[in-house]
Amino acid sequence: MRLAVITSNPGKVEEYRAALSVLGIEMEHRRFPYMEPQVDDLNEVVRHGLEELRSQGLQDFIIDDSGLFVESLKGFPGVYSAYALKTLGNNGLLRLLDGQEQRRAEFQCCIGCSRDGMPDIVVRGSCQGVILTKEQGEGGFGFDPIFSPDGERSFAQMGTEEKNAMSHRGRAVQALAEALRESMEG
Ligand code: ITT
Repeated sequence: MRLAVITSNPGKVEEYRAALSVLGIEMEHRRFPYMEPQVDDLNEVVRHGLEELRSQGLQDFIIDDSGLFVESLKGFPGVYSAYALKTLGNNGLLRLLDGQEQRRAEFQCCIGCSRDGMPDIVVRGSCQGVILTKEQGEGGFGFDPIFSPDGERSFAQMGTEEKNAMSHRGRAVQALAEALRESMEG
């Protein structure tokens, strides 16, 4: 099976390749802009994206909408994560949490998959952790240097496979793989 990953973010594609190639699914990276409505639910963004891209003639693709939800900031940046990263950056987010002891946060990922003639698959994954007090590590992308699932090592200090084993995207991809397997068997 071959699926296009429609995203502007090459870091996501690397994680998809690492997780899905073992299942014999080939991933192809494509950039194809689509409207992301400003709603407070990742699923809704993904459902909307699937419809829009299909109406433009795309077939056999996945899209991914993710966000970082910080508890003491009442879930901010959440669905505004891409904008917050562009404007505030990791250091701006760290400054918002200056002196804050309660640093719990959750990463969420919602994946939508559209295949020709098949019902859409929409799955989610999440990962609990904390916002560190400074950036740690050089790997990964986005918020990886400031997010840690265990309060010690950041995602940016892990390899792709180690991150996938516990991350929001890794968990959503496992759910996707399961749903694809079921639909192929059924
Ligand atoms: P798309 O084209 O796929 O939308 P994007 O980078 O804008 O790419 P999202 O809106 O899903 O993706 O992500 C919101 C922000 O959260 C964005 O700045 C990402 O870099 C960041 N992000 C998403 N997943 C992440 C992860 O696993 N680790 C660190 N940051 C992540």
